[in-house]
Amino acid sequence: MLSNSKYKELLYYLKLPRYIEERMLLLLRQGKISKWFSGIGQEAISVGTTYALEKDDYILPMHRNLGVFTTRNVNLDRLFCQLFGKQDGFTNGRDRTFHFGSKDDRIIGMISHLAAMLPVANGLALSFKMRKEKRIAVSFTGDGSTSEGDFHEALNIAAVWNLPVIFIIENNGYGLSTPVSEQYNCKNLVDKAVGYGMEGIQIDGNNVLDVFNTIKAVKKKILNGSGPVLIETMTFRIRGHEEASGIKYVPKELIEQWKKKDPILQFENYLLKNKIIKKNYIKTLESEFKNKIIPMIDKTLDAPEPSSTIDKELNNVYKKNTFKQISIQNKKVTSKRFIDAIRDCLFDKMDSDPKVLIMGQDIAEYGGVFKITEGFVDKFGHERVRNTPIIESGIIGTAMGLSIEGFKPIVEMQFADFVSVGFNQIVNNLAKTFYRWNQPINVTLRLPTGGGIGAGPFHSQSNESWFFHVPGLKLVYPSNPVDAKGLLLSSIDDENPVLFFEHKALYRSVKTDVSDSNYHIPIGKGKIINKGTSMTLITYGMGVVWAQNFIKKNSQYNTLIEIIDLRTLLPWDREMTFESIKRTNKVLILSEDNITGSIGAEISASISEFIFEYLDAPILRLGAIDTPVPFSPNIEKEIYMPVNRLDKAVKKLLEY
Ligand SMILES: Cc1ncc(C[n+]2csc(CCOP(=O)(O)OP(=O)(O)O)c2C)c(N)n1
Repeated sequence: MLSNSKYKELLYYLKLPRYIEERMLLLLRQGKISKWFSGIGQEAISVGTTYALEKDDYILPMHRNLGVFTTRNVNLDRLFCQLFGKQDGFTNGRDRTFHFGSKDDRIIGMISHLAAMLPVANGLALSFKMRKEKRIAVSFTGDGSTSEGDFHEALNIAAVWNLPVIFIIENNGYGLSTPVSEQYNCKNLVDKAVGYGMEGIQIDGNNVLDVFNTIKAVKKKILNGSGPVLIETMTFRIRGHEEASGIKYVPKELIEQWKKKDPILQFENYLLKNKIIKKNYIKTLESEFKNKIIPMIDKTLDAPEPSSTIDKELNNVYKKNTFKQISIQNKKVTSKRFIDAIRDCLFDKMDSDPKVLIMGQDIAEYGGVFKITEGFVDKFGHERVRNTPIIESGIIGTAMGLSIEGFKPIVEMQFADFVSVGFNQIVNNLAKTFYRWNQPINVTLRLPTGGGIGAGPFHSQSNESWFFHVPGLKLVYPSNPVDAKGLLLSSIDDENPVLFFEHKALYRSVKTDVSDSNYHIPIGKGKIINKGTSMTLITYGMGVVWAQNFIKKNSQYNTLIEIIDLRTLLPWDREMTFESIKRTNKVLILSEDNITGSIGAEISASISEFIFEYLDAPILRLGAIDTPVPFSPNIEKEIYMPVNRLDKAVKKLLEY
């Protein structure tokens, strides 16, 4: 039961977003704003939920949840600036409307991609659970978005890990225009809960007290360890998907029927009937809004538009790192394989930094398919060495949530190939969050990559170039144990998302002396691993081994070929590369990856754009042929891989 003053306060919060929205709709008609996604008629869900939570519970709202922001008392000046795309909004004009987060307000806003934030809620919830904090995360979704993979992945993870999270479905009858009858085939969306082994509750989403009381009770249960809960709130979208799209496809009688169930009307009647308020209280509230909100909105319309410079924008893509670099100490070295170097780095880091945890498929008792984390679970326990369900996207999203709460999660892809199933989380969530609202995402993805092991088209791919095009990501690709150890530590400590490629065929085939203690090797710095006078061979990963073997076998080239191991692909070491080419005047770019659209293509374009006058020959590129990776070891080795064509390419270039 709420006190009378709380009832009155709740009415204030319920009416506030309606008032703001009505003003927005007017401005839309006047052409002063371009788009609006209306939550009119659905306010009870946002407001009742937020009012029931504590300030330090996280909320992950969607596009119809203005009431979350207003009930959390987000700074309205800043919120209006954000909604109008002004300079002083939460994203400084870098993203639109509700696409922002504010850690101070414990709100992590949406991206356009539906359902993408549901796994992020899991990560936040997991952080509370690991730190034994009495907090929960609440994530919103529409009925349409429940068809997205991330919805199912998020629910499954939350249930398997017993996370303190509530998933709220706002079932408003329609997706963009698609009615629920064409969206799902179960009777109620809440029926899906049982399939994941969690409790499901269906409530009237237009009754703010039902929403409030349910959330309060469910939160209490969750804090007592009940696990996640799915709540389906039944409501209706009174207006169009967005204002321009109209509502012709919605039967009129449905709208009329639901208008009668308007949440504000219902709550006002309840309060009047129970003599908690008098009619003039409603009028007082409305004139308070009028006096307060309209001047604020009008003022914001004239607020400064975003302005920037190319440098400023580019400098806002990555968080500048502040961690202290540990330099390499070679006092005590041990001969180590590539795989041992990675394992040692992970083990030491886990031991020294409680913020680090590893998540992946079969990584606990089984030690991962490559046995890198064998024994880790005995030392660090299941909390920090987490076997995951076979879920890539959901786990990457979970890692993002953990990182927002200060953890440094590492996600092991079982094979780099399977990262395709987590693509959206990487390129849209991990990569863009810092640029959009300045929240660093310190997630490291480890990707066992590459071919040469007869594993066929789905366990052999070189997929680094899929991500090379994405601002906000860093791509690291070592070729030897020393670099692997130092670059992995840098990747884990880097406050930006890093994709760390580990060539599977290098794991057990190369061995060198490696310092016993952990050290950083800076990301973004390549290395000249052979000095030469007559051509620069730019390569990375397995290509480095091919190049080294080539000059070993053909010693006449030893002094002619300068070999650059890029080590980091994004950002690649342009300065070192250009300096070398200015000395040698010829370039061969070698990769295991197939040629078209590869990283070599970008490097080649940059060379011809910026230092063309230093070239004495056309830039040559050598890579795999443009086919999927073939299964037959013969075809893979003899036809697909470029290594057998290296000799010819070198001769052609030197003789040019
Ligand atoms: C992954 C993805 N696919 C398609 C869209 C385009 N889209 C935006 S909103 C929307 C409908 C969403 O319906 P629902 O989840 O029920 O939420 P509602 O808008 O009804 O609140 C669609 C299809 C999108 N934003 N993201």
